[in-house]
Amino acid sequence: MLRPQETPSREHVRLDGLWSFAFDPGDRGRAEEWWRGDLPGASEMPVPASYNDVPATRDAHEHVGDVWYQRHVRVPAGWEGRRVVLRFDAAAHRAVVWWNDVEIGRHEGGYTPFECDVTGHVRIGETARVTVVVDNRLDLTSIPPGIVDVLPDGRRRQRYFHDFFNYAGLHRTVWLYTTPRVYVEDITVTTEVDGADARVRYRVDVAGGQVAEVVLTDADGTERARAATAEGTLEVADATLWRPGHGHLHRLAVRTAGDDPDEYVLPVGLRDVRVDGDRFLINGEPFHFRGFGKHEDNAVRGKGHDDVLMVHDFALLDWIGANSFRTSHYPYAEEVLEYADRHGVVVIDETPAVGLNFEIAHTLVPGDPEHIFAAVDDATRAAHLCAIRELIARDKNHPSVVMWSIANEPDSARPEARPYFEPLVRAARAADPSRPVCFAQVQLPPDRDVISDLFDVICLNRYNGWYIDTGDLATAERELETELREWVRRHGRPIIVTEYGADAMAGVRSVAAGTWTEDYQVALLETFHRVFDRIDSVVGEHVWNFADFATGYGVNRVDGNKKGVFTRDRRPKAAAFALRRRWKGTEGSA
Ligand code: GCB
Repeated sequence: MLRPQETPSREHVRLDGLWSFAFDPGDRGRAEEWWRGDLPGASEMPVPASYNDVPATRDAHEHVGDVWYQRHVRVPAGWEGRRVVLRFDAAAHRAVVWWNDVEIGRHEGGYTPFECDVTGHVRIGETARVTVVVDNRLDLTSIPPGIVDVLPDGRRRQRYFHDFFNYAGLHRTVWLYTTPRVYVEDITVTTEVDGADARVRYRVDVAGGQVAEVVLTDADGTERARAATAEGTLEVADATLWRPGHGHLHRLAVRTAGDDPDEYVLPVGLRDVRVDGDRFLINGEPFHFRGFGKHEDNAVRGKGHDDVLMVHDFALLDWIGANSFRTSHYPYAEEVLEYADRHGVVVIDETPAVGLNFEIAHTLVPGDPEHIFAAVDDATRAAHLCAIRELIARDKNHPSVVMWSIANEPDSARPEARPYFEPLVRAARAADPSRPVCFAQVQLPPDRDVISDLFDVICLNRYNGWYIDTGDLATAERELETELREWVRRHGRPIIVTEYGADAMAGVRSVAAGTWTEDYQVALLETFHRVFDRIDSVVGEHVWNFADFATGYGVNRVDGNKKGVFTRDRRPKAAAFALRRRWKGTEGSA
């Protein structure tokens, strides 16, 4: 699905700003057909944002169920005769959309875009009412999964098995855009590097027509290759490559045939990715991942995309010497990937399949199924498959994305995990044969894990010294090294430690470096680094987490998860300077 852009044939308006908004705790809206008029008792809500922390109430923070958004839109007079599309970059987690009184679309999955073709409903120059109902409930058929309990007093309580707050709402931009009636529906590129040269394999899907031309230009506009077919290979001699740290982008301009041609320009990075033995290669060169698992998380906005925070986060990644991050635990806003493309930051792109695991959930109650695979069914797997396909469909053309992570910490000890995951891995490979596939493995030794051999890279989340051997870094160091060597012996694949870290309350210091101090966080990271430096197959270190973030309530969370190297408002803890010394070889503060 191509992101809206302005070209000679395409225009768009962003429908961001204040929308009319109503909570619907009693589930009245669908029965009373609230889309037919003004929302009863409406307040105002900014888009994009999570709605939870914007009103100053506990009910808003903890709301479980539907909320309604509504606004009026005027379709510009100049759009007469065009195809008109309403697009939501994200609606967490399930949405239904109406254009005036007519339902025009529905979507499930909170982190990938969906579009409604409204051409047949639009009356140019007139105002239309757009209404969206967004349901934040997670159940055993959704990805991520959850359970909604109805309490004796009638309230609903949402349980889930992941460690970040279930922010919800319209988190990203809403667009109204046009294309010609014959339009570029999709473009797929894969790139290969061959010595000094590069190759771009492309496919263009045109709805209702033909491709007229496909032109690849360099960043300075110089034409490098051209074709006139919907599918083909473009050879680029002596190519400037996209490389980590150098986000060099070419442009693939596509034009359709006919007297009302559509034009779309796709940024393309010439690079390739390969796993060779225990090496992870980008353009044939071994790559070592230095960086973080992150979150989309921000005070008040929740998961609402914010360019200010995004640019600042990338500045901090640069300051600290990181070259990569994982989109833990869901696809991030497309703006983030576009930024990573332009700046040469490497991304492991993850689906929202987090919390497929009751073992670490601590939220089970009597009567719950014994383990996750006894609880999920074909509907869950279909939602997971859909999440994989939608992620790859959205992000397949980003050079920054070098690997797909199809789940975080599933219960990979259960025999049922294997038949669950085998078809999902196959589907990911079928959707994109050009990138390795991984999942982030929960703390389980290699002899207990039943799925890792299905994947290209061993990605391990490890909490030695924190959840295991708490406070004892000598044991942590020994056990971690023994375990990593066992992974090397059994699998011989590249290993990325995709999570390691300790909670630290900013400002709490101690010469004894006890748990929860900044000093313990530093000491734990240094312990892991000593081990990494002794094992060649470790090709990546992603600290958990870039910044402190909001979670649900819990006895081991103090106003959220404090494993950030930066606080939630992006102030460095001592660990940030320690990482900067390791990754950048410098002590200075800026
Ligand atoms: C994990 C999870 C991550 C949590 C982290 C923690 O293993 O993947 O989502 O936030 O541990 O801090 O407990």
